[in-house]
Amino acid sequence: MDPYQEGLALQRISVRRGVITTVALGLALTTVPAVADARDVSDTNAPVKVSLTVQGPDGLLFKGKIKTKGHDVTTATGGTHRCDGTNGGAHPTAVPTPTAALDDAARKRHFAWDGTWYASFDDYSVDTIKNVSGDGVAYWNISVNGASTPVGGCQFKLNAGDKVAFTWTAF
Ligand code: B12
Repeated sequence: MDPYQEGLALQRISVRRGVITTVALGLALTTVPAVADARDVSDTNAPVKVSLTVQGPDGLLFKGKIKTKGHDVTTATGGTHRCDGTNGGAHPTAVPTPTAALDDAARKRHFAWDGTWYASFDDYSVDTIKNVSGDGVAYWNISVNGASTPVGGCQFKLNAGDKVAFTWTAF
């Protein structure tokens, strides 16, 4: 191989290496943000739109789509506390929650709700919505996408499109 051919061959190898390096770098650059994105998406407190239903003993008390995020709430009985999924250490950072969604609907549509604060759970028990309470025979059950939440309404994380229901449920 003459020096020219040898030079071309070396150039091709170095170009190929360059391509490989560029491809590898490209992959690395596209892979790292993808991982970061996944973490951001799961932990974000960006507002989400959910549908909210409040089903009382005598019919629907509220039904509508609500844009919501985790935030501090204030009730007459319980006072002001955070309600953003960090309650009880349930989530490391703030997220939207069912009780915060109820609070947003109440503020937007001008209806009242009340809840007792339990420091032991770092959460509210939602006792009254639109002046309807359990009266010792029922309670306000909280469900998301048809399943009763295993924790209180300030600890559960909501995702966009979730169906949140507060349902007056007899004991
Ligand atoms: C009985 C009971 C209820 C009864 C309480 C009323 C009654 N008639 O007794 C009812 C059916 C109302 C109830 C409801 C709920 N409950 Co409950 N309940 C219990 C249970 C089995 C015993 C509580 C008790 O009597 N303790 C003894 C008394 C002497 O102590 P106390 O502090 O005074 O008890 C009061 C509080 O526990 C409060 N309470 C009951 N449940 C809940 C839930 C939350 C989030 C809060 C803040 C307070 C609260 O009501 C009790 C009576 O006044 C516990 C399990 C347990 N081992 O503690 C679960 C328990 C407390 N409940 C739980 C849950 C998740 C709920 C609901 C959120 C379920 C739902 N998805 O709807 C709802 C509350 C919804 C709302 N409106 O905010 C979870 C709480 C977990 C958490 N980290 O948040 C527990 C620990 C069960 C579990 N999953 O392991 N509950």
